[in-house]
Amino acid sequence: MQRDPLPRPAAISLDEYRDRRVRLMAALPDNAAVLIPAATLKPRNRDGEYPFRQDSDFHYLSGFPEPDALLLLLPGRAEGETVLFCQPKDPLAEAWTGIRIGAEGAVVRFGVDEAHDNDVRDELLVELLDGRETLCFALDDEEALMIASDVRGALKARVRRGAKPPRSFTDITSVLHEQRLIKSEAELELMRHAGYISALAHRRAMQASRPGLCEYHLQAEIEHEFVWHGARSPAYGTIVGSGVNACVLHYVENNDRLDEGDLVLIDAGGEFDLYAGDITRTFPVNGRFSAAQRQLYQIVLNAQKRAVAAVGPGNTLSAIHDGVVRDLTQGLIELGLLAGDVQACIDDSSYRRFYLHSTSHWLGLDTHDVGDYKQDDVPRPLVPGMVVTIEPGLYIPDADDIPAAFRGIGIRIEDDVIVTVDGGEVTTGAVPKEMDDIEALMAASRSSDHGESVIDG
Ligand SMILES: [Mn+2]
Repeated sequence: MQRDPLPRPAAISLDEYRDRRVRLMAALPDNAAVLIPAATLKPRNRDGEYPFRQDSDFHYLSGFPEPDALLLLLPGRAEGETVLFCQPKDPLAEAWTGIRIGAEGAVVRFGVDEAHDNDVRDELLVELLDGRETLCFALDDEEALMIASDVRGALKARVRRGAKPPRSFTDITSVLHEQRLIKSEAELELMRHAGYISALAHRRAMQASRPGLCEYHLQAEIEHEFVWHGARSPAYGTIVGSGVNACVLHYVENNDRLDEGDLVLIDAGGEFDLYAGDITRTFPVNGRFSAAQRQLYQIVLNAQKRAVAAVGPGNTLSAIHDGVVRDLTQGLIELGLLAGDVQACIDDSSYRRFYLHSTSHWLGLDTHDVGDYKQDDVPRPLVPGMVVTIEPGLYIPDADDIPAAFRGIGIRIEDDVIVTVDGGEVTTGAVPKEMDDIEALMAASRSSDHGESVIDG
């Protein structure tokens, strides 16, 4: 199959990275400094390491892609407010692990005001932070805490020589994460692309599905498509759960056989330029929904579509979730899976036997992205530039008191939605969710391949 790469959206500009730092500095207390460490490589086994993934906060403020760097923001410093420490150029090390950007490259290519090798970091930090009253960093970041404590200790030891150690450490995350919660137009373009690539991957998995394959065959289809489109990693562990495995919310084994007559639930999203896609689709292994599957699926789909339509400025994720719970509970009563009145089933939590997770989360550089869900203990209103998921589901236990046709069915439908000025924009609509559309896509792939799936092609 020959095809051309998709056009790439623009990368985040240096100006935008600079603006982000300026905005963060404007929100700091007087005479403060910010320390944000990069991620470091984590050992996987013996001398192997996990694929490197940059720290989201560090990336957001610098775009610098290497491990073991440190970003320092020094508001008001005449010689430059942004200082970066990074791995030194080292021809021997670079021959093994790749070219390093180096301090000079960091200034030229990433627009920081000043950059230095890590070798001189500790000594220079003491000079640069002398007299800063407040050091701001993520208080639960052990490395940042260690760096800040070491600097404070070194400055305390020099008090008699006139040094002024910091008086307090302040958590940067609330301010920084509030900033990350509202996406810029350039970020939204990357997220639309991540959503589109993720949708293509789900289409591919639908087209490849057939009884007798294993769950990991569909995982392979999904992740092939991510990487082919430049989403070099899944944004989170790909979930392919067929049959009753779909009822395990974070199922990761992906090694069961896809059986005739079962549904398969795939929750998978690609990460493009560090921005996450996050899609769930549930479809029949053999391409045709059974009557009982249709009944349950329609309940989840109706709830999901109403929730997507409810996304918009002023509404809250909490209110959207309440609507989903109401719709799902109503449907469960109509099918005889719950008895009694809707409000009573909500009040006594009996619906939670079938739906126990929440409907939405923020989406961005992290799959469960940062930002508070409540302000002053009250669910916060959505505003343009937020990105949310909408992902209701029903998970019917394989239990004796459940009608046999419904036992062990798990269904979740998840789309990503940008909050716009007058509603929501779905970024993941390129993969069908209507049952007839799913069946048509799966049937088309079968006829065009003369009965063979993509896997055999
Ligand atoms: Mn999700």
